[in-house]
Amino acid sequence: MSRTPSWEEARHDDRRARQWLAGRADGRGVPRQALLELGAAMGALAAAAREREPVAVTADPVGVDPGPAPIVKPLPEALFDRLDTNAEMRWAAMAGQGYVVPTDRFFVRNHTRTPRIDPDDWRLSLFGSGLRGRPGRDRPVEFGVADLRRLPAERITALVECAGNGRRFFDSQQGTPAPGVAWGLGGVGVAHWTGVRLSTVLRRAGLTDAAVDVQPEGLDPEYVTGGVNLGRVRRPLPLRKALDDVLLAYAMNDEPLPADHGFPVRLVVPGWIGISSIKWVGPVEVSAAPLFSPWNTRFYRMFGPGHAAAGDPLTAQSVKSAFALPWDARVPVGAEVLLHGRSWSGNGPIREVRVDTGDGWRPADLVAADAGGPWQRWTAVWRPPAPGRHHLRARATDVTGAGQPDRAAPNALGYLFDGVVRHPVTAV
Ligand SMILES: Nc1nc2c(c(=O)[nH]1)N[C@H]1C(S)=C(S)[C@@H](COP(=O)(O)O)O[C@H]1N2
Ligand SMILES: [Mo]
Repeated sequence: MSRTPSWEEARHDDRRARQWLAGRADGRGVPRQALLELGAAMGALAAAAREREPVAVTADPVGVDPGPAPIVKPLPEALFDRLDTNAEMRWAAMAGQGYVVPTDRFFVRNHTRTPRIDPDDWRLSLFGSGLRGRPGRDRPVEFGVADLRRLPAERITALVECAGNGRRFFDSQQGTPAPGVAWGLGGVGVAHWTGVRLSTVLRRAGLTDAAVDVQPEGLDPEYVTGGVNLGRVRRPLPLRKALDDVLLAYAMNDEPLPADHGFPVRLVVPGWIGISSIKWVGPVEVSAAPLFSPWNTRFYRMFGPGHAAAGDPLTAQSVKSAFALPWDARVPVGAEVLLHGRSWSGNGPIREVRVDTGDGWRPADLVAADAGGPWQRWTAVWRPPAPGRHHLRARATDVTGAGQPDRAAPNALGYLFDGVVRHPVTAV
């Protein structure tokens, strides 16, 4: 799997931001009111700092039957922690598991709710100024599920992680709370994904040299926040990434994609923040002009001290490590415990993992078979020396040399936590 250096994308996005600020943005598809809001958010650093990523979101008026639950699959307490419209995987649920996260425990991040889509009615609809003949939204180039299945299939193993994963620790460990879904470390998962390369579909749809951005749009309900309808969930991808390793997936862990994970078709954008991997994709704009949406201008940017006034773009995920243990696990004093965990990074494979159980950092044993993959399993032996509370810590370094600091640099919306997490256990 080839990887695009994220600084390249940062530069690309930077250019986009400047074009946007210069008023050259193509705002089609963004409701006027949302654009005004967006302009306000982009225009002033003060506004950015005050920006709040909302948690509870629903377009339903009060008193109206809310309809089906936001998530369709069962969410047993042993596997999930529910966070509003989302469900976080409990890391204890990965103890004894293989390389991938079984679908029944894969985390779910829904801005609103899982839509039920009839695959026979579903179409992938490509349109825009970056396609031959510049087809409009009303006269798109269409592909049905059967059309996609006839194209060359590819199976990849890739990690999907929410940019806000670990957000809770900005508060609990660092005293700098950030708004938004209070994820622990379970807003992440690795799965096998099967589908067709986005590049294959783009070329068949008549991609031209003029194209610069590709914006997939979800078919889930429009996202309403602070009384403003921001429209359907969508976020532009630079063409370079879209043509690189992005998949239009119709299967997850060798089964049809489940409703909650984007049935019938979703994007999988390896290494990049979860919002890039648009679920329930329908329309796809292919544009010769830069594209913007609230998901790349207002949310999913780094705002705050040390960041540009317009915010810094987010592309690749940061480095993290987790123990496959319950939070506040009980362990027997004096007995040998084999600790299991995993580390990962959006920049590429993990090179090294170290563990501290209270008496200094030492190397963890890496599972050799995982080398080069999207995450790395590891183990470490520990004999809890005394009854009472202990803290377990793990820190990883990836192939680019990026590691995990003791303290993550805070940002206004609490993205990309990469600090070392203190995992409490009690020896009895
Ligand atoms: N259409 C649509 N796509 C979406 C979302 C969404 O709410 N709607 N959430 C995004 C976010 S923020 C994340 S982290 C991933 C989560 O994928 P999963 O629910 O399959 O784990 O989906 C992304 N794709
Ligand atoms: Mo996310």
